[in-house]
Amino acid sequence: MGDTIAQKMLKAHLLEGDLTPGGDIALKIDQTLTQDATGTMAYLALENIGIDRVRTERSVAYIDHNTLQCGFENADDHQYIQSVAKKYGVWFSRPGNGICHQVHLERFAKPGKTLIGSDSHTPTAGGIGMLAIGAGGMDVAVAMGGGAYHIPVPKMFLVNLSGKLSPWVTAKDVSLELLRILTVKGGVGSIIEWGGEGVRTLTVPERATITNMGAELGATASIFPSDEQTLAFLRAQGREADFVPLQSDPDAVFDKVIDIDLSNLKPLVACPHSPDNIASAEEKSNVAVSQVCIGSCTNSSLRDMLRVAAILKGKHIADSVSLSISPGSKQVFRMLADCGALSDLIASGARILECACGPCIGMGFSPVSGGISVRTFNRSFEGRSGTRDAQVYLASPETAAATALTGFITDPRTLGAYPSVSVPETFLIDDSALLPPASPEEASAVAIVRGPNIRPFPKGEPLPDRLKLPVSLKVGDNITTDHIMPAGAKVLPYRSNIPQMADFCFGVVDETFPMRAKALGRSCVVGGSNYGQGSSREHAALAPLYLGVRVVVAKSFARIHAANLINAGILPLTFDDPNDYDALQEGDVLTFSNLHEAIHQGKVTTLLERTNRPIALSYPLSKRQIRILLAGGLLAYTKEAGV
Ligand code: MIC
Ligand code: SF4
Repeated sequence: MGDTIAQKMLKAHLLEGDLTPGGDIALKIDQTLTQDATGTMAYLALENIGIDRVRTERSVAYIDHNTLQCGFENADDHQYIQSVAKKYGVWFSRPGNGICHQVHLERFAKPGKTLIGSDSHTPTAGGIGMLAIGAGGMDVAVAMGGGAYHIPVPKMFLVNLSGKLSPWVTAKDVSLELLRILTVKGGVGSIIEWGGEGVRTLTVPERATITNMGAELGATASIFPSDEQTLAFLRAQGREADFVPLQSDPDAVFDKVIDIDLSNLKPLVACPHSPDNIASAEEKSNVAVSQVCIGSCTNSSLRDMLRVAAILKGKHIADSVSLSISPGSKQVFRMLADCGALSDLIASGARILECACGPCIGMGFSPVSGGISVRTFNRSFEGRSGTRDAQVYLASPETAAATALTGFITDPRTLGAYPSVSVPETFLIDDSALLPPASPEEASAVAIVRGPNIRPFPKGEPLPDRLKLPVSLKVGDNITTDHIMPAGAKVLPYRSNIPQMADFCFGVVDETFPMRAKALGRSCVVGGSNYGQGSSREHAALAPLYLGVRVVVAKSFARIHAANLINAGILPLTFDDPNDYDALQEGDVLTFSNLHEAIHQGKVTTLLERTNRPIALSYPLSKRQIRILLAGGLLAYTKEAGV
């Protein structure tokens, strides 16, 4: 039996375990990335680990999420990250250099290598044939320290592409089609490989749009073969030497195969508030729109921007629409400027934003009250735009540009002939905003600069053997980390200040939660299925930890969030019978006894005090995860056991 691409890469990086389903594997990590919003915590963790220099082949710290520096808080965060990166051997990508995933793809990603990043869209680099996985900041810190990255053995999915995209139909529509088929839970626990004849028709930036949105399926990673397209992209970036060919064996076996004929696809949109709520652009053509945003790590490549510029050239956006455009990187921005396309964008009435995440994480450009915004981004969760009652649709750059022109969701095929754009064969290489770290000899003299907003890492406590916990909150299905720990302009300044940030915890769901949880002391949260989907932010575990949450009981968990809970020292448990979810209400008291023995068995019974009824719960913890919980979290465990 042959191997899939991912199996080949897992085997080549395996430090512990084997690929038997149900087990846990430890992987050697070649590269890491962090961004500013999760980076401060990751580097505080790295400082705690007790090594003096990273042990990866390449680690990069990007500043891209909260670049506006509205107050001293984020400016201080950036300065801290710059100093700690310099000292510890990490490359530093300055604010303005671009969105981490776009810049990493352009300058550092390599086929055949492993990457973990403290951002859930790290799998973007799978577009170049890299095994790239999103993780919590503490896991990234351990990997920077030379430690392994642990994941459950993933299932192997294949998306078999045939045909060729029609004019006006794009890689984004391929992502949305797969979301329609699999839903936001459909990829959990899997690595999605893209194969078939149709793959050859997709360029690396298009592939990266697709692997990026594997995160919305809950997949561990998504990966394309490394082929002539990969070589052409690397050559254009002056990195031909990084090319290695990669493909799965003809007799590789997949757990699931999904066929998509590219020729049959049409322009799609994801309707509010979930990326899997799919309709055709045509069906939604009576929806009036007040805002359009083009950019984000999903759709900000030069190809995307040139296409948008060609659509908008010589035209003007509708009076009712406000249009923002954020190029993905300095490279894209400069090339747009050099070829004149930037001028076409500006002339059309677009507002050009910095090369950063910006509106995608609610940093500015919030829609008007009850407004409808069409975005080329990957997430449309309620409240994420910064306007609680806004309605966000996700669409391709082509659909977004057409919509900006008309003021209504517009199937771009109605615009007539597809403008032809040519992407240059070589890109403009300007790495001046990528600062190298200090040499090992100079590193000891580098001082770490810590502003007053940078507070120490919150400490977990070893999991007690017995816990009596009131339910401080009960929530429904598909709760995202944006519900648990919102981002946006108000909250992002406190990413390195958990006590302050915790006051916003679950704010989208119930603003009274932080006060109630604090008053209760220790408590537990009850969730539905796919609890914690979305981002990798470990703040969605650290803030509840700070507020006293010790256990989360849910119907099922998203992978990164479950790992973050354990790393924080919070026990995740799932209902054996999902109907037991209905038996619990806020204020109930749950007693957990003999927890130490029970977690070794993977079976926990809790007693619901109100009805005196036992409820069966479980969670498959690896031996290492049990040790992490008993130590009081990953940092405490790493101090005891080393990386
Ligand atoms: C996101 O897209 O949700 C984010 C913001 O990039 C997060 C990281 C964060 O919360 O800082 C992610 O995807 O992991
Ligand atoms: Fe940034 Fe948005 Fe991409 Fe997250 S999804 S990394 S916020 S651009």
